[in-house]
Amino acid sequence: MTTPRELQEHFDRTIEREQRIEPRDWMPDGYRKTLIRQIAQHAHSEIIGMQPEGKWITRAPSLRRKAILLAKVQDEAGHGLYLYSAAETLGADRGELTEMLLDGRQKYSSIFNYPTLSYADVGVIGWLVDGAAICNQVPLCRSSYGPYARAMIRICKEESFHQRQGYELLLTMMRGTPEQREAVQDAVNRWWWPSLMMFGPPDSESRHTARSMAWKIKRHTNDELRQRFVDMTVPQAEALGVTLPDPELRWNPERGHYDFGEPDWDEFRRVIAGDGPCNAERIAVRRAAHEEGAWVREAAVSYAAKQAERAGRGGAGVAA
Ligand code: BYC
Repeated sequence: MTTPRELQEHFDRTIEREQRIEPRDWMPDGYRKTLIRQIAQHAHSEIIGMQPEGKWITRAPSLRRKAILLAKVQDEAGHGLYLYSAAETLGADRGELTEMLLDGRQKYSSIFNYPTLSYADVGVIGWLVDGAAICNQVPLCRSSYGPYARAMIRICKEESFHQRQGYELLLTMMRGTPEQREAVQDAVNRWWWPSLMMFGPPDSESRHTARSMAWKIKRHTNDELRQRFVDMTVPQAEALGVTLPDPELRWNPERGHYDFGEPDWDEFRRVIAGDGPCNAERIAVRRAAHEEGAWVREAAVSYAAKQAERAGRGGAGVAA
């Protein structure tokens, strides 16, 4: 008989040796809860994140742009599904997670509470939002929980395509008319600060980071990843010919990093508390989709019951 202490020691050793925790392994309650919170929030972000770009599918300027955008939004649905499946391996129920999203008990990324005002926003979401997502998610491929880490590998490959398509769209617009260049700059001005907020609150206010780093769920702090994103993005902005809207942004040779200004953390707190420009709309659309999809879930359950009944009778039979 294994004692609770031995179970804990085995868990600690697995983490220490950089091995993976798998669904059937014993894990502390806090570890399980933290993972469910983070993975569910991540899954919700992918699904809600389909909305801001999805609304541009019918207005894409060419068949090629429409095909690219459709593929990207479909990928996001896929990411949401892998992540809900990863949460289910921890004992979470997907229906309950959706309820928790709809009634505000679980969050989704702050970034998706901002509106997409022009087609340039589609490019800027690809470049900055997916760029930030990659910075944050590549280290999660080494997360200590096996199903989450493995889901992240595929997700990151697809995010790289998303980021490239955004950058390529912006390069095309920057080679276009003065109005197109203005639209790109306007979109960059609106999305820059919210993109920095995607990494979460400053380390000094991040209640989960220390614990999640000790468990190797997170591999870097919020501020470390934010800095990495800024360092990666500034040269890309220069190559593109856009200005990032931060007068404090400059290279610091002593630190070997770019210095940058402080995001408006009051705005961040308001947005994650439900009071951003699009929170109500995002949840209303998600709720309507959930209600309209009820018949699909009911049909799937009754089909599964029929299959089980038929298997129980031991024959393939002809469907009624
Ligand atoms: N937005 O202690 P902290 C995508 C919450 S989708 C909202 O630092 P943690 C894409 C946090 O939950 C990519 N809430 O937390 C899709 C906590 O609240 P509670 C989404 C935020 O977990 C479609 C509190 O603030 N990516 O790429 O250690 C189209 C304190 O924070 C945010 C992920 O989900 C935020 N930005 O660190 C295009 C990545 N930040 O629950 C693109 C996975 C913090 O205690 N998640 N909060 O009430 C993570 O890496 C971490 O959860 C975070 C936060 C870095 C985000």
